[in-house]
Amino acid sequence: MRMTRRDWLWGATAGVGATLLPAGCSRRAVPAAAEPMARFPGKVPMRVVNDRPPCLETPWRSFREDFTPNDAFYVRWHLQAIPTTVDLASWRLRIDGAVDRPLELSMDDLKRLGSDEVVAVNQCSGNSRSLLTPRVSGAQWKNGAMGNARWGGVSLATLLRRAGIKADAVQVTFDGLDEGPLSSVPDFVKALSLDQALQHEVTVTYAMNNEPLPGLNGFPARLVVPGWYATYWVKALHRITVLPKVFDGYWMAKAYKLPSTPNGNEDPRHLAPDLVPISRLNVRSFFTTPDPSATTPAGRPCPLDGIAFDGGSGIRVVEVSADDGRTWVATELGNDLGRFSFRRWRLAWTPPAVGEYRLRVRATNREGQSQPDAAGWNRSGFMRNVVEELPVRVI
Ligand SMILES: Nc1nc2c(c(=O)[nH]1)N[C@H]1C(S)=C(S)[C@@H](COP(=O)(O)O)O[C@H]1N2
Ligand SMILES: [Mo]
Repeated sequence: MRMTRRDWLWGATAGVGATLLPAGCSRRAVPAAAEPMARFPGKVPMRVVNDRPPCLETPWRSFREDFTPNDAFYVRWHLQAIPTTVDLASWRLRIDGAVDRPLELSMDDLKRLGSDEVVAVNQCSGNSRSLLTPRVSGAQWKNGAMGNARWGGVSLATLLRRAGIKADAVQVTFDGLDEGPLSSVPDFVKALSLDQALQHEVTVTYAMNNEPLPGLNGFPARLVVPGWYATYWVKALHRITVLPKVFDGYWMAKAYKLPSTPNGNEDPRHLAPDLVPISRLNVRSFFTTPDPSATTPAGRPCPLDGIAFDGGSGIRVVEVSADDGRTWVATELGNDLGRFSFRRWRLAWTPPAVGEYRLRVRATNREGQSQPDAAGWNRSGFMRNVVEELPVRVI
């Protein structure tokens, strides 16, 4: 990887949306408000949600592709000291704790142990947080804190079994190379139950869309937990520890917790007393074509296109309504790239008459779970999955 401290500081160029938006966006009927954009190493210009450490949002046009390009894939880090250069010759992945044979694996060792692949959506728990009312603190994402990729690596179960899991093992923790600015800032360490850690799709990855992981997305290796929120997808992974007890570090015991109600909802005036760690993605769907407020002629087909996903049961149906939810039409689903992947949908919608429309899109997964008509809320702004709307002007 060629990202050095200097690249990080000098490579990022700031600007505003108006000057950096690509030509394709001129089809927007309503120009985007000027937004802070920057180009970080290995990335296209992206909306800057935070700059130190970088939190960058995927440009919406990238969701017209099934696989989100690595150079447009969103970025989220919590701690200030992120690894800006990693020397592969000295990097090792340690597997220790309640195991019979602690391991120290080089990248070559890891690659020799397997080449498992999984297509999965990486979505931040706080994706869409900026749209909540009342507003909550935290990174103010719009809908672009997500992406779909083909992840390549070695199943975590293969690695743990090679190390030999002791009979008293309960949880497995994952630590990356990033650190806080002061020793008082808790290190970013996440934990999975042994059961979840041994699900065969949970993978220690070294490839993303058939390329090495971008530095900002966790080079040289990251954990991928398909179907679970990305907080567990620890980047720049260097240590896996099997524990004979439940891990009580800050990022499990205090952060990334939400009410145990469906979708983690609570009432802003009566906060829920009991919180649990966030886990599986709920079902969502989005429009990717046309752009918001696009114009289209009445009586002629207008191609609608979008994506849907859930926590791993797979998408059963995606429906669109052009009459405020009174009637719904099933869309045509695209190729099935796996139950953890984006599922593309499309519909040729023929607007009956001139006017302003607010189209709605709603997905249902194979367990029958769907999306609410009204947005839920919780104090952390996690798991938003309200039915999305798209304004369209029919002329
Ligand atoms: N080492 C490390 N891994 C991490 C984090 C982090 O701060 N440090 N953040 C997590 C969170 S909350 C998210 S949303 C995802 C973001 O993944 P991405 O930057 O590849 O999009 O990384 C996860 N893995
Ligand atoms: Mo996140």
